[in-house]
Amino acid sequence: MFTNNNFVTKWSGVFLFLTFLAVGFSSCEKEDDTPMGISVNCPADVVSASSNVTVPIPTVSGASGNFTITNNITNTSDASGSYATGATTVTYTVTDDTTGETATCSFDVIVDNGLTFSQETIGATTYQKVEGTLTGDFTFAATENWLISGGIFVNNGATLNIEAGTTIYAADDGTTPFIAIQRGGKIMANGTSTAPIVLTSIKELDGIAGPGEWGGIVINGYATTNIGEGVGEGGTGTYGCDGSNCDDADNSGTIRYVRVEYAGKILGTDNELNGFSFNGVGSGTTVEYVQAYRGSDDGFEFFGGTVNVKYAVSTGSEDDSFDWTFGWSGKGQFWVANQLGVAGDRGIEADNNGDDNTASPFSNPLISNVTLVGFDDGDGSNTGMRLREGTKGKIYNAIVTGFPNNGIRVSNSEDNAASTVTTDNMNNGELVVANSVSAGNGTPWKDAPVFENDPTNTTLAGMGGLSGYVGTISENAKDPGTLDGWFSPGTYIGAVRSTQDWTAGWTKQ
Ligand SMILES: [Ca+2]
Ligand SMILES: [Ca+2]
Ligand SMILES: [Ca+2]
Ligand SMILES: [Ca+2]
Repeated sequence: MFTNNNFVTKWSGVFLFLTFLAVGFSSCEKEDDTPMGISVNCPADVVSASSNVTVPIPTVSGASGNFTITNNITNTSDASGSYATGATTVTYTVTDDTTGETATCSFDVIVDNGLTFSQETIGATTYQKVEGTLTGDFTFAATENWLISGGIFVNNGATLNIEAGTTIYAADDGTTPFIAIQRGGKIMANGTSTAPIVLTSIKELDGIAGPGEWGGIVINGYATTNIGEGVGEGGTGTYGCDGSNCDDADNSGTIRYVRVEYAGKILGTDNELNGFSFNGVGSGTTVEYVQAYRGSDDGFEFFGGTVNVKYAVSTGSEDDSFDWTFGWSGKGQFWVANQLGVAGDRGIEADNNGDDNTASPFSNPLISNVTLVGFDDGDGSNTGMRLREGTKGKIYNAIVTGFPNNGIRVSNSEDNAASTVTTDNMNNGELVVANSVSAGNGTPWKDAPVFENDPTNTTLAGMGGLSGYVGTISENAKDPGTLDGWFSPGTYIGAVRSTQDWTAGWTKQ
């Protein structure tokens, strides 16, 4: 049996006192000649919203001198530690070091984090099906088979952990599964290039998964938008400043090496869930190495906020690969859009605010190293970049190729023909596309004379030297390291160098 000597030393003095009391009582009981003996009293059941539980030490009486406490969980004197969701029975054993006599007591540690769990067998595999609202913390372990059903909300103060290498399947049960981090909640999804985190449809196992089967990842933060407080699409929560809480440096956690497949469930007009929805997300959040694969709506959509996104791949997104509105002003580097031909709209669709092109703060991101590869899906409308509805922003080192309609288009408001805000932004240098290439697009530059006439931009009939989206150009490139310290330096146009394919291994083609 393990003996914690420090514990024994620390507590033996106290229990000398208890022993003295016991001796006192024993004088009354001596008549029946029964030895007092060692006994242990456990605390009441411990209920915790967190899986990290501090468990009280039991009280001991009747020891003749020093004694040793152990438990069945940690095999030490203290059973505090990490507990699984649900009830775990803790049994403490106390041993009198002098007499060798033992006594035990038990109680439950109950971790109730708000989620509910059930088992479901599909084929030969048993899945843990998770539903509900997380109010404490929970970890999707890589060793388990997971199903999510309906919206999994992560409330203010709660933390959702996802281990590297974990796959989470969206159930095919009539619900709309999604994961929605609420303001003040956190997601800690730290995959690796060799053990990415994958969130996909359960139909993937049958090889029949397609776009629009679930709702992807939604993050709501406290950062500024130009609509004030907003409500996320699909009933996924409230975002932006709430009056007393407003934080452009807000931290909603970490998303690294995470692939979201077959998301984008369409719930109604303008009510569509993307692969990744960043709603008022703050710049304290880390997002890098992320792929949206074959969603029926946008791959990545930003509703205001300041979050920065590095190393992002949008593959086969049936609406826009990247889409921003409501005042997003983060940074972006190494962005790939790869339309797959079934359907697709814009590589980048950029708005300030469709109802008020002058709403403040403006959408005003700083972006470098983008490769947008289009496809003619037959509707003739696929466009590389459509910059409109008052957006500002600066985009450098972009390759835009293969879009049958327009390469880069600047347009004003669809609803307000009098608005010239977007064009004004271009003319006064607050909307910039520079050091970029429009190659093999229907109309290379549409209503964008400032960009078209910029000597750092290049217009080509076709894009040689590109293998899929891999390949860069050094002529007329700008080193983004000179823009801001957040950017990785390097003087080339495009997102993926052939000598350093950061998409290899963890993305799905
Ligand atoms: Ca969308
Ligand atoms: Ca869109
Ligand atoms: Ca949009
Ligand atoms: Ca299209």
